[in-house]
Amino acid sequence: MTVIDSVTIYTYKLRLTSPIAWDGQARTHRRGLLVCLGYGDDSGWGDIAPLPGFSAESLTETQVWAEEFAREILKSPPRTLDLSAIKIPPSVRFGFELALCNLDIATRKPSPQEASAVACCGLIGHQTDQQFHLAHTLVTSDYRAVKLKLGRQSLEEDLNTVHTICGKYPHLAVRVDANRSWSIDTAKNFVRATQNLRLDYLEEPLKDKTNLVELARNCTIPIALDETLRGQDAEKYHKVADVRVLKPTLAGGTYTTLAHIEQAIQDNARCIISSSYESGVGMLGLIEMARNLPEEIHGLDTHKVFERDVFRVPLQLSGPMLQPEGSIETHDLDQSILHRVWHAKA
Ligand code: OSB
Ligand code: MG
Repeated sequence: MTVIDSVTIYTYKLRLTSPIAWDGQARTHRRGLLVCLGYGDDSGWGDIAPLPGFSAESLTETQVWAEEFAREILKSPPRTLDLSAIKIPPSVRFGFELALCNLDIATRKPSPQEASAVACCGLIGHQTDQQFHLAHTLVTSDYRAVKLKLGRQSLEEDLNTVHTICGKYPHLAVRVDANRSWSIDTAKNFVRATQNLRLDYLEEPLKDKTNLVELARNCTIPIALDETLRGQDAEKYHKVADVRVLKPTLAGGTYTTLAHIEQAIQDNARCIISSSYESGVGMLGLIEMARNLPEEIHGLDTHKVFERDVFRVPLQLSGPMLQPEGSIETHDLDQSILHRVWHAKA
C-alpha cells in the first residue's frame, strides 16, 4: 500500500510554437494539471491533461474531480496502484496512476537501471503547405516512420501527398490517420489507389464505424483503430483492428492500457502507445509504458509543439529515439510555470 501525506495540484499553460485546432478552435496554448503526491521527503508527479475535442471531460471538471479524489486518498490511500475500478474521468485516472507509480518508485528507491531507447514515429499534421518540408526534416533526422494526418482535403490531394512521400522515401514506414473523416466509398478508393505503396497502417478511416468490417474485407493495408477502441461497443471492432493505438490519457490510464495490450497480444494485433500533447511529466510516463513494447515505433511525437516544458532544464522528449532517464525530483520542475491551486496534508 502506498502511503501519502500530502497532495498538491498545479495548473500549467504551455505556449505552442504555432496554433493547433483542437475541437475546431485554434489554440495557442495547452493547459493541464500536475498532481504531486508526497510522503515525507519523497514525491510522485502525474500529469492530467484532457485534450479538447478528444476528452469528454473539460479541464475545469477535471480539476473538481482531482480535488475530490485527492481528499479521498488522503483519508484512505488506495490499496493498489491500479485505479481502473474507480469512477474518475480518464485523464484524471492517468494522472493519479502515474503519480502513485512515481511515488511508489521514489519511496522504494530501486537501484538505477539503464533505460532503453524508445522509437518514435514522426507526426505530420494537417498544415498542407508544410507536409513535404516536414517529411524531409523528419527523414533527415533519422525517423524511420511517419504518420500523415489525412481527411481534411480532397481525396485527390491526400493521395498526391501520400504518393509523393512514399515515392521520395521508399524505406520510410508511412502511416496515415484519417480521424474518421471518410465514407466507405472514399476509403475504398484510397485503399485501391495506394495498394502498391505498402503503407504501415491506415488509422480510423471511417465516419461510420459500422462499415469497418466491410472495409476490412476489401483492404490490403493493416487497419489501426484509435477513437473506436474507446467507444462503448469497442469489443465488436477488435477483430478488424490489426493495430491498436492506445492513448493512456484518453483511454483511462495505465492499467486500462495494459489490459488492452494483453487483449491485443491474444488477438495477435500490434499495439502503439500514443501521446495526446501531454507535458513532459506525462511524456515520461508514456515513454515508460512504450518501453514494454520495444519492437514498435510509438506515436509519441506531440511534445515538439511546445515552446517550452514544465521542466527547468529541458528533457529530450522529441526525436526519432527517446531515452530519458531518472525520476522526477520536485526541484526539476519550473515553479514559475506551475500555478498551485490546491494543497492539503493528511
Ligand atoms: O488522431 O491519433 C490521433 C494526438 C492527439 C489526439 C489525437 C491523435 C494524436 C496523434 C498522436 O496522432 C501521435 C501518433 O499517434 O502518432
Ligand atoms: Mg488517431
